[in-house]
Amino acid sequence: MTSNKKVLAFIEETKALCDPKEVVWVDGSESQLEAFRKQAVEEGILIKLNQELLPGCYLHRTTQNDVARVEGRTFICSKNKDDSSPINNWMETSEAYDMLKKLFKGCMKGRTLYVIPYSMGAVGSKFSKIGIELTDSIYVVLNMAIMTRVGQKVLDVLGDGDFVKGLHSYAELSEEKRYICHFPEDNTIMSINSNYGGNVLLGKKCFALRIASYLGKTEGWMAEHMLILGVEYPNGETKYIAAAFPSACGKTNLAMLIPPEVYRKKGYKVWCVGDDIAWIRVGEDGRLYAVNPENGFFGVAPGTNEKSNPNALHTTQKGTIFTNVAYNADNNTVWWEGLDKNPPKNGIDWKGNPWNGDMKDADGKPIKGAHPNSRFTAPAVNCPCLSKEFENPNGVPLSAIVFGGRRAKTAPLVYQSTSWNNGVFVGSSMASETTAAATGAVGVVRRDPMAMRPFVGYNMGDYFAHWIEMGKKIKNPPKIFNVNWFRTDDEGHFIWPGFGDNMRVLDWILARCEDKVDAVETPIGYVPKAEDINIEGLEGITVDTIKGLLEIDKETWKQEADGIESFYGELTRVPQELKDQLANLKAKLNA
Ligand code: OXD
Ligand code: MN
Repeated sequence: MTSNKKVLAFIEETKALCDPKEVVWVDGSESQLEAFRKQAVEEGILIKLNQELLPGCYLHRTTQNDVARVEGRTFICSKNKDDSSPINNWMETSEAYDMLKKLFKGCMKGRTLYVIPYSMGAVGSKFSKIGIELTDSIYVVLNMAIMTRVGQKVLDVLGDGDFVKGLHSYAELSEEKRYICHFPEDNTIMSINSNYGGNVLLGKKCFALRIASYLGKTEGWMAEHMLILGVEYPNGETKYIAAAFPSACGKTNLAMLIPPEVYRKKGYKVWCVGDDIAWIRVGEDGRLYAVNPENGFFGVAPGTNEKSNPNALHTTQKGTIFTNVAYNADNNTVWWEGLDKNPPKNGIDWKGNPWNGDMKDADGKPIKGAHPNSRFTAPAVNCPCLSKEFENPNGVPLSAIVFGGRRAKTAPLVYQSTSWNNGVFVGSSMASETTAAATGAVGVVRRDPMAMRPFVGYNMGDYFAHWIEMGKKIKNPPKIFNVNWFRTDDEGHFIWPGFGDNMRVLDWILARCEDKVDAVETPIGYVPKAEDINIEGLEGITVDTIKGLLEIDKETWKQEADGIESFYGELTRVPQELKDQLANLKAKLNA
């Protein structure tokens, strides 16, 4: 498969450490993947679903203690503590290796060690990066084969080159011994005792964000937790937007948005380039260009339906692995909360227990069939609105960068920053409020700069400085905006309809990028004139509703500025430029 000495040495070291019974190379051929699927079904790891209704689709259930990313057990390992971030976990490099080596010792006895050569980004593109993941999990192999480009073609391109080393074992699936460790200084990831996607598909969060953010800092590009979409105008021109939102703020829905009828009738279309990760570089024309390094979608199933996201639903109808959703034994398909109003009569819940939609727990609360973080791993090519630029190795030029969070009151529907550095300030102070339903306490603000809080592979202050440095290299920078789909009325109901109607806000954003529409200057930036947000065909929303959605309450913003100041106080190395931006905001609010 390869004569790359570093790959061969990595495998030999791993054999010596983990003691697998055999080594199998993943060559990426359909025949080998099909044999893996068959084996996984025989071993009870996958359930083969109804091949007429869901061709190529399978169901997997994780153990109950292993259903989500574990931020508390995710570490950035470096020689110096301050080279990681005070708001992330840190371990000293050699201490971490020592601990991990003890945990990995003999952990693959009797098991197969799979070698997965994978490319993040189109195979052979000069902007793509290669990883080798060694794992004892056939579930990981099959998911990686959807989420990334895998196999011999990747080794052919790698030649004698360098790669990111990833070692994974599900070991004993022990919660106490679960560690997801990153060594950005060594291009290495080690993950043990989990088999949940975000912890073990090492190409995704571990490489494409944590390791890549560090590589980006050292090599002069950016790895961001952003969707990428294109808005096609009736004249056939397409403008691209990258957008960062914390979890549970509708990234996949925005990435696959279907414009409202008034726009569709005129010929507007939205194309999805990516729903989670963007690698961004400065192009020769001095603009920023973004690629999606992934090859599939690892999306949250609950809430995905014909109305909220028909494109995502369609994407999951073939070649998809479902994890922790409910099983419908009557027709051998799957179901999740929010799919439709017809839960299975004869079902099995994500824990493997008999289940139907009417079951209640001891407190009378409905028992869920699918875990709230149940997922689909679906090939990008299935997506009906996949951009034709998806494989373009040079990426797409960005007109706008959008940040957003869930804010019941503070942030207006949309505002534009006044400069690149002001936009970096807006991103650095991004936050989302928890909801009563989730935590019992409304309005608890969690700062999540650029939606990268759990994903920055080095010091957060240095990460902000990198954004500022990048700004100096971009002759024609994208404009930076902030959106908030989640303002509520006094009864706690969302005011803005969201979903496809977010197109109306994107329309204003892109018009601003081309100086086609005016705006009102406020202490926090430029907001639209209410009448410039197109509300044609929107029931129950008037220009006055939009005025309310765009209101900026100075007293609330003074508290916000204090919140940002105390957040900066938790960090180290916050650049002076951002402290100046904060002082400037305060001055404007007090003027
Ligand atoms: C996430 C994800 O947790 O994309 O952000 O899975
Ligand atoms: Mn994500």
